[in-house]
Amino acid sequence: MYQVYPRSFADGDGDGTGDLAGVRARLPYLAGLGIDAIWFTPWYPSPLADGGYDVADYRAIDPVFGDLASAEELIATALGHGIRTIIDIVPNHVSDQHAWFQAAVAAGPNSPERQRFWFRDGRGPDESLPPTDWTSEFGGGTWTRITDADGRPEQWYLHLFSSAQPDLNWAHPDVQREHEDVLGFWLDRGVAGIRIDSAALLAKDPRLPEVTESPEPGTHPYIDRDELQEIYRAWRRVAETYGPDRALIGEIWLPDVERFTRYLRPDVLHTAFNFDFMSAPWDADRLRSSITRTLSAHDRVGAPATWVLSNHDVTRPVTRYGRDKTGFSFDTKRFGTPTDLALGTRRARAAALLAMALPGAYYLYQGDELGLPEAENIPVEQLQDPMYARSRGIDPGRDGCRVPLPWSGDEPPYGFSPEPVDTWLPQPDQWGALTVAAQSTDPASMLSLHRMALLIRRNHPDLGDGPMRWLPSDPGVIAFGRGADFASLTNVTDHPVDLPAHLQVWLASQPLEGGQLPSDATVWLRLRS
Ligand code: TEU
Repeated sequence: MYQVYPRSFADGDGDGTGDLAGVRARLPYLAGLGIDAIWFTPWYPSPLADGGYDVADYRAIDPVFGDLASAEELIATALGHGIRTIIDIVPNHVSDQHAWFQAAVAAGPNSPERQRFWFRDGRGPDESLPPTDWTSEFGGGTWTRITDADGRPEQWYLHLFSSAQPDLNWAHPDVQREHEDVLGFWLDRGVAGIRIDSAALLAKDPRLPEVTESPEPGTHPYIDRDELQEIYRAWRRVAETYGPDRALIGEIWLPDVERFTRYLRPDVLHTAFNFDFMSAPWDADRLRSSITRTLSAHDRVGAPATWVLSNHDVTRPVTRYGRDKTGFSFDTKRFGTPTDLALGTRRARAAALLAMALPGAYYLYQGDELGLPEAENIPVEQLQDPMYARSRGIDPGRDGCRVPLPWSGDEPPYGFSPEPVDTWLPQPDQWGALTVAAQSTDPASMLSLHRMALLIRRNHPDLGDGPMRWLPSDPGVIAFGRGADFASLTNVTDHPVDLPAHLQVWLASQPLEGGQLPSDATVWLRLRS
């Protein structure tokens, strides 16, 4: 599954921002890469307070990308290339420019329009304190106070993310009906799947209690509440009226794998992003235990596992894996963190082959097949992500992984736009060797590695879904078999390890050295029985 961030994939009309015409023109590239589906991050009209996750209209396409007709055409053309389309639905919140929120603000306290959101009076003298002390996902508080038509302070509304993203009240029947209708709208247009944004946050405890230290599972005021299961059962019923080929994919960040897999029971969601593996440091025991935990939990509910190394919210793997020799945290971003990109690239290559050999679906974020590093020198005045503003200049935010892709040539815009324009985020000056064109002719490139791996994965009957078994190995080597003849070995030690003699190599992330697997490398082997 290939994640397209439409603003940064390819620009068809030359305005420096990616669009659907750009994607359409690059479908042969994606088909040649060997993917099965594209997941588009939000393409709806949006004031872009949070990169499109602030949706003003769920049934239209932002004019910067195209229009509804061009989206329908893209879905159909992609299918002609054997590529299915997954769209992103953002049900937790809407944009403050969405018609419902505008109507709610205008209608005043106690109006039916306000019941669709979380409007509350403030606490304390003059109601000048927010209803709770919850902390927003982007830092700061979760409540913003509106003013009435005369400019006097009025009620507060809840937003778990930025103040431009008011949270919907999922206990309200209009909210449920509207989203089921939006699902149908896109399923009618031939999409094969829906990625559900912030899927574990929709339901709230109406008493709005404060968040306590380590709440019992299911008792947090807004994370992973039991009411969600019924909401998604209703979504599942909608999806199933379209047959067995439409998938609901939850974006669910929960540290507890057992709680996570409750969403994957046969009548709830089909699948969800597994962030446990992405969060594991580069350590054989930690990676192995994440794999075991993930697979056994998924087996218990009969859902396919997913493997994710990155997305538009986290530091690019090449940079992340090059940052800390013992481990890393994907969410600790700081300007000027020392990075060993050569080491990070080796590990990112090894991690990609490891993940692609595991049972289940592999999610590839655009540009990771090129081994793009995080773009770390974006001038601060050009940073767009609200995370940057909220961090008071400490954290560069998520723009560094959202920079327009380099396609060809030696200088910006590297073929991203048809003419030499400034792209919406600036591209680094050193990306000439990372373009699709440059990597296509180099058999040792990251792109060639991905093409080969996806080709093997597509053609080998024992890859993708199906069982795996651990193979005996050095503790620093992650070794497992698939079917009768396939094995994957990842060397997570700092020294080369011996490989069994007389094996046939399918693919290796680094050249093998005299029958040895180098440090930070993965090899796919054909076992002889
Ligand atoms: O992300 C949900 C989410 O939980 C993120 O805040 C995540 O914790 C953070 O980005 C990690 O760095 C989704 C989208 O993927 C993200 O882009 C949006 O900003 C967010 O929802 C709000 O819609």
